[in-house]
Amino acid sequence: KAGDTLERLVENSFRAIDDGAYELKRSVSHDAISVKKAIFACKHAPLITEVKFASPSRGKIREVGTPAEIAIAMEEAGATALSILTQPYMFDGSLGNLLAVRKAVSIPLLMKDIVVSEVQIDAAKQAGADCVLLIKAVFDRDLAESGIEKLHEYALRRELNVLVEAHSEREYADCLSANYELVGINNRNLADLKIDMANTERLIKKLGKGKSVVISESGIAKPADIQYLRSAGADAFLVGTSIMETDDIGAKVRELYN
Ligand code: IGP
Repeated sequence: KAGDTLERLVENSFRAIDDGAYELKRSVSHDAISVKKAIFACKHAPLITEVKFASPSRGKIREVGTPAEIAIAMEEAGATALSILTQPYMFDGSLGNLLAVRKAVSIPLLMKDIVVSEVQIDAAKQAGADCVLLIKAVFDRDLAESGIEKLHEYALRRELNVLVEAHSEREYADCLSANYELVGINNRNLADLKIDMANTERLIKKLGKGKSVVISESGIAKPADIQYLRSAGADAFLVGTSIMETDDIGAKVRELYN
């Protein structure tokens, strides 16, 4: 059968593991910061801004600036946390980028990757991440090395926060039942990469938020998007492309939460 994008992403993760992309020669010691606390302490719309130089839907997004320079501009402009792409294939990311950003800023960092193995969680910790992403669909489709609960516990034991990402109603309902602290609603379907901004509103309206902090992800490009998602009940907003494609990163971050 023809593999969809999610399957390709997972294949690339296993390939990156085989290629040694998660074997770090350097490491930092860092006490993880609570992403939930950072979101609650934020005085404006909490933005998790993403350092992402390329993506499967867009190809190359940005050529200018080092990861550290971009991260500093985001932090200075008031980002609540940063998401750093570490997947080398399709996203042009690296663990080196995460490590460089860790040394440059003090806000929480999410290692943004398609996590399928404990090896990647160990690398996140070594590179100074505060949080890792687990994509519910990867586990529901049985594409990872182990089940979601095993990797979730593995990360928590290493004092990492975990953001569990849902797209469908079923995935989101399961996340709420599991009482995950941080739940992402992806507005992009990772099977075909299509954006539907109403996904966040639909799922929250139907199922509420339980005890979870809910982060709306993907496709956010203008202040009106943030206002819409905020009134739909989202607690924080994950924004990548619309910031990374703009010349003045700091100005774009400020424009979004104002
Ligand atoms: C950011 P955008 O449309 O602002 O660039 O989206 C983020 O939500 C997106 O990069 C993302 C992602 C993912 C990337 C959401 N879930 C899972 C890789 C893997």
